[in-house]
Amino acid sequence: MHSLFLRSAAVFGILAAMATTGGAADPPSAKLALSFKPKQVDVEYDIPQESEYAKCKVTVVRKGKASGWVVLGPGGETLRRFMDTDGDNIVDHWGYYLRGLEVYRDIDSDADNKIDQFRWMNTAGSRWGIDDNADGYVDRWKMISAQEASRSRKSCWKKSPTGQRNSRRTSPPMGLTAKPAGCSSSTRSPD
Ligand SMILES: [Ca+2]
Ligand SMILES: [Ca+2]
Repeated sequence: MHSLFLRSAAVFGILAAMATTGGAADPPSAKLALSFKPKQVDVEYDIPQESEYAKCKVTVVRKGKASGWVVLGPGGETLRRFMDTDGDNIVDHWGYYLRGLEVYRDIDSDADNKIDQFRWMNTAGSRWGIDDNADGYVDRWKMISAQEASRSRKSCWKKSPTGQRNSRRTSPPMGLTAKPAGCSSSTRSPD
């Protein structure tokens, strides 16, 4: 997890630096852009094969003070959308797509270079988690549908460690298993 974190931090630095020095006019390579991953593990999104990277395109988008990059897949479908929404030349929204629809977004809402919001949308449901201390875990929900809240209670929803794709199958490190009040079991049934 540590090396993963360092790696993504390094990539983030590259993207931030590119944004600072070259602006959105110099998009990253598709390979670099596609190396970004959602901060939460339970996200289903389109991931092209490495052999398809050459057919993916990264294009510059601008809308008002917002600017950024859209990664298009081999068929022209949107795969990622990374945006600087507040015009400080640093990416603060990272959108991940499934079949052309944005299904998940990491957000740095206060421009401190730390992701503090996680949002599931469209076919991925309707959840918007807030991470108050930017440790990679949802601390509270800004929005969650009644259905998902009910499911979360039933499954004794656990916070998801940052950057660990298979964390559900492994024992989380100490201190990473905080549970919502009312959960009595320490284990979670598989999905
Ligand atoms: Ca920004
Ligand atoms: Ca932040």
